[in-house]
Amino acid sequence: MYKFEVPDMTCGHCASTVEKAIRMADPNASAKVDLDSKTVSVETKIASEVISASIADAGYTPSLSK
Ligand SMILES: [Cu+2]
Repeated sequence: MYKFEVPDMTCGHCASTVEKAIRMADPNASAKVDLDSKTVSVETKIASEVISASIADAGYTPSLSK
């Protein structure tokens, strides 16, 4: 599981855009956004870079948190 910090994700609309971007990269991914901490947890089998790039394409600034 990956956890990304997405500081520019501020509302429910952002959350659903980010979730959609993640599912575009991996239709089988499950994503859980936490708006309070501005993070998204992603359960996926594909590389974090691919997920990250897709979130970035949607207009957000993800960083992988360790
Ligand atoms: Cu928003």
